Amino acid sequence: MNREGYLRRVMMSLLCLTLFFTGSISSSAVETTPVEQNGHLKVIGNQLCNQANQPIQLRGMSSYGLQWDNGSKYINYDCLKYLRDNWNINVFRLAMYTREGGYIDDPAVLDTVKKGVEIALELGIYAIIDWHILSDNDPNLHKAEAVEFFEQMSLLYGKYPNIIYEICNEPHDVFWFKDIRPYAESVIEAIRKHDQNNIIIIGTSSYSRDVDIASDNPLSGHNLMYASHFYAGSHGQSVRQQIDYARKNNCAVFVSEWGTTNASGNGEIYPELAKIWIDYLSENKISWCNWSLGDKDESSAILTPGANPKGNWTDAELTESGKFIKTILSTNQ
Ligand code: IDC
Repeated sequence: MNREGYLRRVMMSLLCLTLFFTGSISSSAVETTPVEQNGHLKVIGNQLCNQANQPIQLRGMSSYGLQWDNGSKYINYDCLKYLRDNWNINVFRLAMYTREGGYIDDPAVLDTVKKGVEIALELGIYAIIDWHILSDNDPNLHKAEAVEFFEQMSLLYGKYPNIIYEICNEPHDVFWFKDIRPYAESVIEAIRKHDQNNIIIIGTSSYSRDVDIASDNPLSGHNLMYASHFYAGSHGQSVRQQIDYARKNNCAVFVSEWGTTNASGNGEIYPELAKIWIDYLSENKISWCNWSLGDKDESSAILTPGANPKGNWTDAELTESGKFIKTILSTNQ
């Protein structure tokens, strides 16, 4: 090959390389998952941050009760991918009830939790493993099982940045200092044996509303957050004030469950009141999950009975709440 031919070949190769790299960079930017972008999360002061210490707000859905078909049938790759790609969710909560047919009554529900976690790993979204106490008001009722469960989960999944632990959904008729705090200390210790880093969300008294009370006697340790739950028709300004109080005390708050209805999860929906909450949470970069991804015939569910388990829903398959949440999430409001 003469010198000119050689130079031409070198130039062509350089051009191809440039095209290849710019092409692959721009396509990988589109394809970068939330976890690839943000990595291991951490709490700095009262704020959830990503691996680069930048404040981050996670937004997504909570499953419905996974022991019920209305919830479990939506735990599949297609459905969660649809929610990630079309509704922009970056977090998904796996609500594993303990009673009411849940883990304590039938440990087989764990298979659905594991399936959900593994899908979240594939999709690069954050997954909350929720020990969903409810009728069992006091987390100490099944403390031994919780310690064992979270030790097992942290051993299995603690190495992945996707994982968030929520150790007691909604304690009630118990006290923070006397009941919940000691429970949390034991469960946190069990998790930290295998997972030094991932976020742990701790439920608070009065169905996870009293983050203010918790913040007066917070737990020691890093990457801990306190759960505040609200239902727009039942809880408003005074609950936001409790959150403000906790944050002034340097405690980080995660709204791991909220609904557009009143606290019953059924009846009317309250979009205007919900929007006040959503704006407040965005302004303060407080993360949230909406209740619920399910098709039970109740107004807090986002889906109408029989909606496609694989996602790709028409408007007829979405409830009023579902249409509202879709708009909020997919248009980044
Ligand atoms: C509700 C479900 C409902 C079910 C009930 C009892 O929507 O179908 O019958 O639980 O299992 C919560 C709880 C959450 C509730 C929800 C609505 O965390 O489990 O789900 N809610 O009542 N806290 C406040 C409201």
